[in-house]
Amino acid sequence: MADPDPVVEAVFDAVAATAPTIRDALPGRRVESGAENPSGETVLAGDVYADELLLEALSAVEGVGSFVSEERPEAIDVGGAVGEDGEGAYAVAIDPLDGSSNLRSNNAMGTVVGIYDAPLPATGRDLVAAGYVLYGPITTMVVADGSGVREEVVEREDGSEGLGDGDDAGVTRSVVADDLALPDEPTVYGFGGRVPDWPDAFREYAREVEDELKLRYGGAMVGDVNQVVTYGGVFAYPALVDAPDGKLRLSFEANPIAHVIESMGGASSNGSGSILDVEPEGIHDRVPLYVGNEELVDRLEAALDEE
Ligand code: AHM
Ligand code: MG
Repeated sequence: MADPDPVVEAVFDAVAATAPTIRDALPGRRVESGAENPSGETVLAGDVYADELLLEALSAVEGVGSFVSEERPEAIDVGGAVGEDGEGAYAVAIDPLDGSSNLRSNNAMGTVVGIYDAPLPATGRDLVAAGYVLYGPITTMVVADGSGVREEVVEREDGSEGLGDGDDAGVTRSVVADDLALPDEPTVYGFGGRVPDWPDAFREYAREVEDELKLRYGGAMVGDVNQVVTYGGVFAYPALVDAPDGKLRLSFEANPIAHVIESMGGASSNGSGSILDVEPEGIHDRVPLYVGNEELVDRLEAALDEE
């Protein structure tokens, strides 16, 4: 197994360091900011806050060359050139507050991180690591860094008031589960979008899956994917009849989640092959996302193939 990459670990330290501060800031930031993001979605004050804090924290990490966010039109240059031989720096792609429409209803949300060894847009094969923070009843971080997938609990140290410098971030990361693999006997599923907007073949597949698994859908990809990570199953935000590329973004959402799930022995698909092989045209490209136990993803691909 590969040695931990110090830059990758510093990126996860920085993301973890922001988590308690983001969490504390949310109660006053459930309102619209007045802006739209590059995908044309309404941006909440919480999205803006998380994006700015993560930019600040990640800019300070040596070895991060660019910060690319779902909330910003372009990559921000924050250090050395990305993907250079030798001392190449990484491009870090962030969905600062995934599922932020759950802010109003006070349900789960998260932060998604993908660390690419190439300038964006790049394929998921260029990811060296990926993970996500889940703001549930507990703040956890799932990390796939090449040494296996682990779940950590992220907590503010007693008496700490927030982000500090470097090692003094005032935040602890405690590994609570190591070498995570998807459970062999899947039990849950969660599919986004409205049933009438689903193509017939996906509707057929969903009908089969409904008879076998329990529905777990909360409207935040990180929360719904974490159900699959914990219990096994399948998560999808499918292609829609009027939106063949679905809703989720390849660089910020689909690739990092596919990297995590494939690192756990599961499978990812855009409907015909691994998400990680999808060639992007732009950093805000959308893609249909299907992830979970291999058998369930294989069946999905076979079902879509019949259409
Ligand atoms: P966001 O990152 O802007 O919050 O959007 C992505 C979210 C995902 O977390 C979730 O899977 C999906 O949008 C839910 O969409 P919908 O509200 O259409 O079900
Ligand atoms: Mg998102």
